Amino acid sequence: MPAGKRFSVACIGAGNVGATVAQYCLDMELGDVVLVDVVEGLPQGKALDLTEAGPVRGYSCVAIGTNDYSDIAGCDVVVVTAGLPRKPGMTRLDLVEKNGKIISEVCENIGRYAPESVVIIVTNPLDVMCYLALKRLGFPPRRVVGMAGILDSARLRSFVAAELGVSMKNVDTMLLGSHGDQMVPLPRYTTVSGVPITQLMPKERIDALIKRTREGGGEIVALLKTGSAFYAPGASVARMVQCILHDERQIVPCSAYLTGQYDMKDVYIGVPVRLGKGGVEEILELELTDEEYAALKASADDVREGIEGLRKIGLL
Ligand code: A3D
Repeated sequence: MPAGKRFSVACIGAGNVGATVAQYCLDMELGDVVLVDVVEGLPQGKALDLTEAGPVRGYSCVAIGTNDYSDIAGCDVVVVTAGLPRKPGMTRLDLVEKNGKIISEVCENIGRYAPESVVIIVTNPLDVMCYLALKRLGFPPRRVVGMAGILDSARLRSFVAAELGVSMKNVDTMLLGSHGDQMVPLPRYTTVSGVPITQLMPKERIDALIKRTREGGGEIVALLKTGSAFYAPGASVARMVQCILHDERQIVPCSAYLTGQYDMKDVYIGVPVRLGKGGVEEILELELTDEEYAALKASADDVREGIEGLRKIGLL
């Protein structure tokens, strides 16, 4: 690292998502970025390439790539994308074990070199890896948060906009629950310029868009054949980094540690949070119908099963 230089954002894992987070953070001039990976040359090459785009894109922030965790010292935000996506034939527990080992090693280094940072987890299975990271880091829960809800809601917003032929900017939504099949979209809270979509389209169409959102990750995997989505995930993480570094206090859906909210505790799940300088500054409790609450509970039970898996393999 250049002497005296202070970086704002670290991305652990310089693969598809990590490099895209770096790209958006630089383009939004959020600060200088450190890319860390175990593969030699990969973070260095991507960081150099990203820095060289600066004069063309008009940003003056720079990136460095490294295989040495001590270079993350002083970063305000650390984004963790290190890990594997689930591959065909892999069980859920296989993924928990493989990525759990990676997250444990990564957290040991974050704890050593960036103990004051806010940590954003991206590695799947998301809510389970957030829980493991919290326990490994020993940070206050507000400083360990997972990215999923912003991505899932962005997908739903884009589908609603296309369906109704309106600008994506006019569509807003909120969703809860774990990342994946068990997410809990809330059509009542999905609006176009303030009007709930329940007044704008028939139930069958809403159900179809929600199903597509739920399966949104899989739709892209099936098209790409290898690897998974990274542009929208990268953009979603950069938005979270912006909220934190600029102390925006926006209300966004994120995976957060519950301590009694929604009558649940000791679990990570997607909920609306106020995201600012300290990380998760508040968890907002929406009024839910019985059906929505039951879906949220089922979602949390699913995450707990993954956490149990971590215990079984001795990672907790
Ligand atoms: P990929 O392009 O394979 O990048 C992962 C990177 O992690 C690779 O460059 C690896 O070398 C690196 N890595 C592995 N082990 C370590 C380690 N111990 N320390 C540092 N780096 C390491 O994958 P990707 O970027 O597409 O996805 C990364 C993760 O994010 C996967 O688990 C995905 O499933 C997950 N993901 C989650 C979402 C959510 O919405 C939650 C979206 C997209 C991807």
